[in-house]
Amino acid sequence: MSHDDFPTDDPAVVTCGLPYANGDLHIGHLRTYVGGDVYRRALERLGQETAFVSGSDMHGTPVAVNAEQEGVSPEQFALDWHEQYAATFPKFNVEFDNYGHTHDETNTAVTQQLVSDLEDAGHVYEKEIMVAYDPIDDQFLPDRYVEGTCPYCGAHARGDECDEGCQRHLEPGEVEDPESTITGNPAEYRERTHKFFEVSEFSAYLSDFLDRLEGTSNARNQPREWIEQGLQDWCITRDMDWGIDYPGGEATESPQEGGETAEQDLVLYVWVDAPIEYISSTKQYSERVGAEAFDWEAAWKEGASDAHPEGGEIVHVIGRDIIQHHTIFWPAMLEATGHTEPRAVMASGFVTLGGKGFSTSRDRAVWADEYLDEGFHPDPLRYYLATNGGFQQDVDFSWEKFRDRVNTELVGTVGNFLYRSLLFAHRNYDDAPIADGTSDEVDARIEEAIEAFAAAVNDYSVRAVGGAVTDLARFGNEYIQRSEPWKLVDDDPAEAAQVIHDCVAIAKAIAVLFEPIAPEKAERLWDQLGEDGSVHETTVEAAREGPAGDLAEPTELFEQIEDERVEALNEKLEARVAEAADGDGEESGEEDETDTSDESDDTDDTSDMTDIEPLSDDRIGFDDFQELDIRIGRIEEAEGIEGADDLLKLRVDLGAETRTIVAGLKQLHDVEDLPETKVVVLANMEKAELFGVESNGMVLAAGEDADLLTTYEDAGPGTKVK
Ligand code: B3M
Ligand code: ZN
Repeated sequence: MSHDDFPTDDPAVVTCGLPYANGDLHIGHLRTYVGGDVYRRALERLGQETAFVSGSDMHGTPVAVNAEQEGVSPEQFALDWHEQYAATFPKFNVEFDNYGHTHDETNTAVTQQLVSDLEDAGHVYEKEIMVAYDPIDDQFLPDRYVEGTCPYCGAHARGDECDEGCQRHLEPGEVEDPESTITGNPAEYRERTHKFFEVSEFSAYLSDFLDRLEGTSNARNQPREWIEQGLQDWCITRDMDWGIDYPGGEATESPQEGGETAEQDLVLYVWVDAPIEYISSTKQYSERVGAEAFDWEAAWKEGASDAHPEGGEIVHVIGRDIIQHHTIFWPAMLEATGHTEPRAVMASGFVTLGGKGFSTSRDRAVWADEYLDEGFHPDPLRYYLATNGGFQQDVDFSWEKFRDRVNTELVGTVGNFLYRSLLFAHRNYDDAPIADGTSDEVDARIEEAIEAFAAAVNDYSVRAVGGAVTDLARFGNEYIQRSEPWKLVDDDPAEAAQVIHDCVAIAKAIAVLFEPIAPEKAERLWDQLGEDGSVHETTVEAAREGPAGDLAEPTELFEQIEDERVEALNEKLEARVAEAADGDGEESGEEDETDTSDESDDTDDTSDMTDIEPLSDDRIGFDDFQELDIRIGRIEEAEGIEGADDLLKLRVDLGAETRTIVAGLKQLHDVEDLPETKVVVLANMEKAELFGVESNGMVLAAGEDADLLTTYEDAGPGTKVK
């Protein structure tokens, strides 16, 4: 691994957290997969050699418990879901180079080897611990077979994590007042011999590793605190049948109940073999395409390749609830066994639906298949998920918000520019290139977009990848508008041809730079531009080259979403939620909005939401705060905006001047009540155009109901908030 900017000479591996093979995927799950896919495509557009891998997580108690409830074997149960996931991802243009699963032969062998290496390196020891046991049912209760009280924060917790409280990983024996989740029986603790990995020995290494680690800041900040609090060793075995057998399986010196020995009935903890699938999946990819095409060992093993002595560029894309596994346990395992340490961890925020957590049991979700069955194209959803917030921020999905962003940005900005330019070019000129070359101004603007794109990749910001493109399209609209080629066609045909050539050059750059976010749409644009080959094979060089193809008759790339459609979709969702609640009777009444009690949600990295999102670990300095020009304002006028259901156009007195500010208050406040209301305004917010109205500032409000921030004393318009 290097820490040079991308593209580097070392092979990159981009991975996505493995979904538990345990239940339907909803669009919230797709965020990390879309994020990973966007990131890998963006790396490739920069010319970085990249493998993109993941797989299904087949093991663990959630799978075992659910399979038991359905009366099928865990293997069959998990395989069915695995196949479904493998078929679903490509429908969203999430194209893994390899999508394996943790129970396959490759992962079993790679895992057992890696654990043997850990043991040979002297990092594994045996210890007697107390394990929850159901004396009535006569079985051990690992992980999610047991629930109780978190010893750290007192919240109700699962056996392996404090999912409703402090979010800590919990070791066996830690949860207090244990109860069986299968029978509800009170559990007791019994002594068993288990294997431990000496994570604590790696504290110093991990501290340094975190200083080097790139990606999102949440993936560094949280683990630093855990290290400061002192790392515990990690129990890597479980009393279960379902999983990968502990390697060797020889007798230990610690006889168990009934005369058995520890290893005979120990499997590896699911979190041991799950990340190893990243390696196994890359190996399967190499085996398929050949080591010349992609050398998994060069990427994953330090010193395996002379050309890449420090291994490859490993980038993990995950949900923020599994940061600890990826920045503590996993790098310690890699370091202990001579593997390449991760270069970056990108940990995403959750996705909420209309401000609340997804709830699979209440059917309060937009299912992945359902989205497609409604006839929506995958690329707009990719755009929404990738760009609606910074990667570590939570993203809220609602059909209204989705409609607004599709209509204003994809249709209004990007699609509009492409359609008007290409239609004009097609009607007036037969072939491209139309002029000899791209003008200096447009050349420079395309270069700026490429630089923004490269900077976004090096900042691990998929949102900024999208921003590079929408900014370029915005420029394109402004350029064609100001240049008015339709007027020049007769008066100055050479200049008209230049302008249109420039616009087609911008369109080509958009095709290349938008490929990561909207791969299928970008390919269609590429065809319309009459360019050779596939946009999926291009690099940013192609964006610099200017147009070369014969333009085809353009069609609109993105479709407008109508208000009636949104209403119908909302009604459908509400009706379904109501039906699920009726059908479930009392049981569902006990569930909270965030659905944390639902076992099938163990796959659900978005469901562990409480209504209050956790406070950010991402600290800012006072200087950063001072960059925010926050002022007291007084609303003078408020009126609706034609065509916008949610927005109001406000005139706000800020002391020095009165500004027009657009705010999403229409559904939530009475328009007549707003004048004279004192509000708090972020005055140096970037200007934005919404439904043709320029908004010059942002009115601050709290929560989904847009509770307006105000003052209680006599601070007048223009007073600075500090
Ligand atoms: N299977 C799913 C989760 O906890 C878990 C991820 C494994 S990644 C190596 O989000
Ligand atoms: Zn806790």
